[in-house]
Amino acid sequence: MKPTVIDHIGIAVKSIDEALKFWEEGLGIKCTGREEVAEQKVITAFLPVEDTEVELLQATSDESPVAKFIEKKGEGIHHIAIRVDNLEAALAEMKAKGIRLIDEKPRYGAGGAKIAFVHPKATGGILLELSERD
Ligand code: CMX
Repeated sequence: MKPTVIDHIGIAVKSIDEALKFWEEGLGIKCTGREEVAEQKVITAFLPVEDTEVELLQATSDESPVAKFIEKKGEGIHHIAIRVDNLEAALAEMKAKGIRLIDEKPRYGAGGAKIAFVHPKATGGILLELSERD
């Protein structure tokens, strides 16, 4: 397993349009695109900052993990994503170490990345996403 960079920081918001008033108009970081990820029941919006990105996450259903997160904790940082060079190998290595994974196999993530989540109970309270990009 080779973790390389912080790929993005995911922020749960009730409304991407509302949140962009701060991120774009207040802070001057331009959104480069939006994508609905049906499997995760979210719409994502990306705001690049040098080599990493802020990812705004808006739920598309009450069953979305993002809707449940906001209901429990309110809007805020939802996950941190670290890029690895080989996600399958990283998951196998972590599983062998007995680390509690949410996804044992890569899933589709926004922008065509391969992603998998590690449970917050295994990380000291942070939902961790591992991502691999071409
Ligand atoms: N960050 C930190 N802790 C979190 C958390 C988060 N985002 N979400 C849940 N937790 C904590 C809860 O507070 C709870 O802790 P306590 O037991 O101490 O109260 C614990 O994890 C279990 O939470 P839960 O509410 O009982 O379980 P959920 O049914 O809400 O599931 C989780 C939580 C993380 C397993 C689920 O949200 C999940 O599978 N997430 C991965 C997928 C995802 O989040 N997709 C959205 C983003 C997609 C994208 O980026 O494209």
